[in-house]
Amino acid sequence: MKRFSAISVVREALRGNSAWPRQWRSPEPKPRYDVVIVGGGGHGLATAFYLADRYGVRNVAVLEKGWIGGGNTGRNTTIIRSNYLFDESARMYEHALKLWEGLSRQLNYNVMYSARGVLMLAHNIHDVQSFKRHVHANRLNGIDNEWLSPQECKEYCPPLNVGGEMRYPILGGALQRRGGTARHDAVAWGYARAADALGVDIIENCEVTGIRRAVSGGVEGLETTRGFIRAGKVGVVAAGNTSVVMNMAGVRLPLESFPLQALVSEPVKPAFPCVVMSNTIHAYISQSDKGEMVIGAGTDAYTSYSQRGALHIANHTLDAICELAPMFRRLRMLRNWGGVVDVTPDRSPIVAKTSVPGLYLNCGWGTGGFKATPGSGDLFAFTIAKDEAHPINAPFTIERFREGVMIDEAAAAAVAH
Ligand code: FAD
Ligand code: PYC
Repeated sequence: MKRFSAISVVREALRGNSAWPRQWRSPEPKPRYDVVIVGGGGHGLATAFYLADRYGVRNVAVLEKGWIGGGNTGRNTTIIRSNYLFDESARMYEHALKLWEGLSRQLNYNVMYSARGVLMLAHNIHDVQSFKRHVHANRLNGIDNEWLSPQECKEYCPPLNVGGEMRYPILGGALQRRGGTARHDAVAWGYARAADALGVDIIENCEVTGIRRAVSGGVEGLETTRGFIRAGKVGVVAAGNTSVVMNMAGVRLPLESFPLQALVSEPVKPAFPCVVMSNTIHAYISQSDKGEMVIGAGTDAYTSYSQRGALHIANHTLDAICELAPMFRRLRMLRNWGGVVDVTPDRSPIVAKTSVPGLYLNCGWGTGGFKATPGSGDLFAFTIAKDEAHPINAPFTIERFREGVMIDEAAAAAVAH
């Protein structure tokens, strides 16, 4: 039987959570919101939108400590693809890719999804074997992916140097033609506008500073810089800060936070037709519709909450880019920035219920969650609304780290993770 001290009984009674038998209690205060989402990035806003649009939960608020889309959603290199190795991940990312294909229409907002193809380059025998394995696994899952010879890589992306004199010669590549890019901030704004139209409250400059739990153990609401907000359910989607927020509810997670950086060049005329990624040399590049070459580097080698990365990592990436596409040697860089990514031991996300009743978690997308935004939002909304995982996110539990049922996608991104 649970035991309570007199002080805790009085404190909880004042909060409306009396431990007295039900008939003696004053009625429970009604939650201000049925669901509160912590984090106004793409995933949080998408979750709110799908809660209202698909699952009929409209009394929803999104709390954002800064401005919407100011986190990783507005800082990433926008690569979208679903060419993951394992069945669980392939299902997850393909679910998202299918939603991307109709997203502008669904939100009535142009998110500028552009299926220009993602080409992942192989530079050594290990890469060749690993990417061919991905091609075969993807095709078995009904996901498009094909192997290109060096010459076919050159035809698909003419700026590539496929000569044998490179330090890391291009030995071929895996091409997912349905992969591509989207405009990152438009994704946040599109979901926000559509969610707002369905009655969702989006509250910026509102940092969550505590998670209040009732004596029953369940979530009662959130302490914020704008006061206490009573909530029926709480979904945490606070990339980079997840451990800090979840600690507020006493939940410890196997997560590490790293800075990951990107940079753009001065704008130039259309010169680069697709997305190219190289795992071995930690570089990826595409051209934005504004004309800037969008370049991503690797994660820093140490954990940090800093939204900028080490200069030597960016320089290493630029050397690699110039070797891959020598015509970029004279391009000037315009600006660079970083974001803080949450990384799990198996480089796969957690989208799940937690041990705290009413508290749900979506995190651990690491260096690769932008592409997942629509799918993640939909599946998280399902999980919150129905209090159970959807079959697609059912494997992405917290318990898998204790049970050893990893979904090891360490080879998935061209980022040093
Ligand atoms: P965010 O957009 O970071 O949203 C989380 C929000 O939570 C933030 O706005 C933050 O302010 C808020 N928050 C945090 N703590 C609190 C609190 N206490 N109270 C209230 N609000 C809080 N992925 C890809 O698929 N393709 C790529 O090409 C790619 N490139 C990347 C390049 C870089 C440089 C970076 C940094 C990441 C990249 N990613 C990429 C990863 C991708 O950006 C993320 O996985 C994804 O954007 C996460 O989305 P989110 O909505 O969960 O996070
Ligand atoms: O997941 O495709 C990806 C990615 C590219 C750059 C960072 N993440």
